[in-house]
Amino acid sequence: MLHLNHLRLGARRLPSRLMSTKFTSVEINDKTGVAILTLCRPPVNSQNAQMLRDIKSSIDEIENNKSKGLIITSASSKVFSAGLDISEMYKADKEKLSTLWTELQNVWVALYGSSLPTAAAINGHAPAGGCLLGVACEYRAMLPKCVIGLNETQLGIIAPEWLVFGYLNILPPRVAERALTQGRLFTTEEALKEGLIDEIVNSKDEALEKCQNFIESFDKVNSVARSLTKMQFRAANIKEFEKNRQKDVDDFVSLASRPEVQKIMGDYLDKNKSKK
Ligand code: CO8
Repeated sequence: MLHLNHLRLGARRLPSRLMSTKFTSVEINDKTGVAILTLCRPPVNSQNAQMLRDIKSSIDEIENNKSKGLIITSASSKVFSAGLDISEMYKADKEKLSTLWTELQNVWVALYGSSLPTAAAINGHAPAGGCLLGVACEYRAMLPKCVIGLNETQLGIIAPEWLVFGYLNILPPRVAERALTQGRLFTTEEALKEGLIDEIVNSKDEALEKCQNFIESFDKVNSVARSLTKMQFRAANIKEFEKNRQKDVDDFVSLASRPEVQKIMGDYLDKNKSKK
């Protein structure tokens, strides 16, 4: 979120260093001032409550370090993030579901409302909560032959309004409505055509380079003016989200607890077990 202490100009940046949590690492390049937040929860960066807490604290760390920008990427060579951890939602009690959703909300609002330029180097598949991380950023570069999108309706849950508005920052309403109601996953090539991503790249290095170029495109722009302008596009959505935080948690808990949704999750986990 844009706080007054982020607006102080000329604050000194700490020396380059690596920080890590259990499921993330953060590398701040001393020369460029750009921070790379890497998701590292093998095999698919599925988001359990601890991982979401780690992502949030890494974002906070990057904001507090006065980095020039934030790039989010994955340590996996195939998957950016598979979204919420289905095994964490399956047969979970209401308290566990509520915690998971609250942590997801915290990540979203920290990334979507970041005062920094944010970019996603999407070096693998990005369904559901993986797509959410990309959508919260301002720029997306993605590897070919992957999928990205909000497929929640296929699981019997729905993308919340705050995320729908995030989609609408990027996609034309007609495309967003159809994709959300279908639970559509776009291929990389389709995502570029519709504007869901900005660029197709051939390697993770190229994705990082494009993200860095995006962040450096603001070098000559006053950072306070930039952040305030970004918030003109995002503040209303964040305000509405904050007003409805608890209802949003309750809605998710109630949807995710429905027997038919639990069955979809159980079937998914069983299908993978039976492949072995
Ligand atoms: N949660 C838990 N485990 C998972 C998940 C997941 N989301 N995704 C994959 N896994 C597990 C698999 O079960 C498998 O486990 P095991 O090794 O024990 O068999 C392992 O990870 C590897 O998976 P795959 O073999 O499928 O790996 P691939 O590289 O072939 O495919 C994919 C990667 C494309 C990411 C694929 O795994 C996939 O499609 N996963 C499911 C993605 C999905 O539907 N996620 C939805 C989660 S719900 C959510 O995020 C809601 C987000 C918030 C939005 C608002 C809505 C309410």
